[in-house]
Amino acid sequence: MGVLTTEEQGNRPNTQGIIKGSDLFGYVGIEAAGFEFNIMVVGQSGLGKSTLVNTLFKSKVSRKSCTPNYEEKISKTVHLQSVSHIIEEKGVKMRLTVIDTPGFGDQINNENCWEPIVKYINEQYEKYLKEELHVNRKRRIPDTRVHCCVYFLPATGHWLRPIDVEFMKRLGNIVSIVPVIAKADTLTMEERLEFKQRIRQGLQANGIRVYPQKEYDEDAEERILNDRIRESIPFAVVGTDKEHQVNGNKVLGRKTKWGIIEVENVAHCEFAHLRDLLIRSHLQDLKDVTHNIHYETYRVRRLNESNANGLGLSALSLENGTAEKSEAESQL
Ligand SMILES: Nc1nc2c(ncn2[C@@H]2O[C@H](COP(=O)(O)OP(=O)(O)OP(=O)(O)O)[C@@H](O)[C@H]2O)c(=O)[nH]1
Ligand SMILES: [Mg+2]
Repeated sequence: MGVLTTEEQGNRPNTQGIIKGSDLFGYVGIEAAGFEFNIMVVGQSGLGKSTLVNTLFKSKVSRKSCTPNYEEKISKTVHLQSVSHIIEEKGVKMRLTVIDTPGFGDQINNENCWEPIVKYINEQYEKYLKEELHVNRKRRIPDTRVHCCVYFLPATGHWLRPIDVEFMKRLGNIVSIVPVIAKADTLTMEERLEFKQRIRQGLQANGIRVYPQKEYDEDAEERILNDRIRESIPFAVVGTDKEHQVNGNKVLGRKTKWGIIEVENVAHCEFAHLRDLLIRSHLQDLKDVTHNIHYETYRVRRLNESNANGLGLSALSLENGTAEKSEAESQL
């Protein structure tokens, strides 16, 4: 799988035809406001990751930038690529970036298929660390760190697959992960409930850390709220970028022979719960956990490494990024 550097991504035309927020508003304004939120979608090929990215941007988030009317068919994702929008929530503008990744599972040998993802996540921490150590530190450091990784599980109705266990184990140590059941419209309601329960058991049995983690609940109130989320994880989601008329209203949905599955209708699927968790109720907490837990763990390890090598902080800031590979390896 090819991974583009952030610079390359910035120059790369956006294949999904969505106008980049930065094109419309300029990066500086948002940087100053300090609201940057980065979500990554990860999972096996063909599970609807790119479709869900579009669903997220087309759903009821108030956008400042606009999506051109395009009916371009979503094709297989072959590079890691990001799509950004400036969105506004409760009067606060933020730059929401979703990093779409190529699906894995196409190769005969899927060994180490998590490596490009782990590498990308660590590279963003490294970049942030270098900026922090700069003598002339920027007033606000551009934040490209992944605040949340949405992990797509196939709706098999069985158990967690070994490949997903291995992948999530590695991710859970470095980033907040929110698992979802992809294409949930292919399961009946009973199958969904049973599958969700089995996945929760599988996550626990394998010691996979998913967001929100119990140990970071700050008070009783938060615990009650987060317990409810923990009980309904993984969210069973359905994605689409098509709109249909339902009772005179335009809704995002998948049209089937038997009717329309309304993506934002909580009676049909849990996409709305996922969206609300990510960009409404838990956005700030995801940012805080990223900075205080995941980034901090990375930072401490890097500084210990450079001290152990007899290098000072300044030497670390001058290193030319050769550490990423060893970082990716040290997660294994
Ligand atoms: N039934 C169903 N089909 C879906 C859903 N979401 C996407 N699809 C279809 O699944 C196919 C693959 O969707 P993509 O969004 O390209 O999947 P992807 O995970 O990005 O695939 P890669 O880029 O190869 O990793 C398309 O034909 C979509 O229309 C869903 O929620 N339910
Ligand atoms: Mg894709």
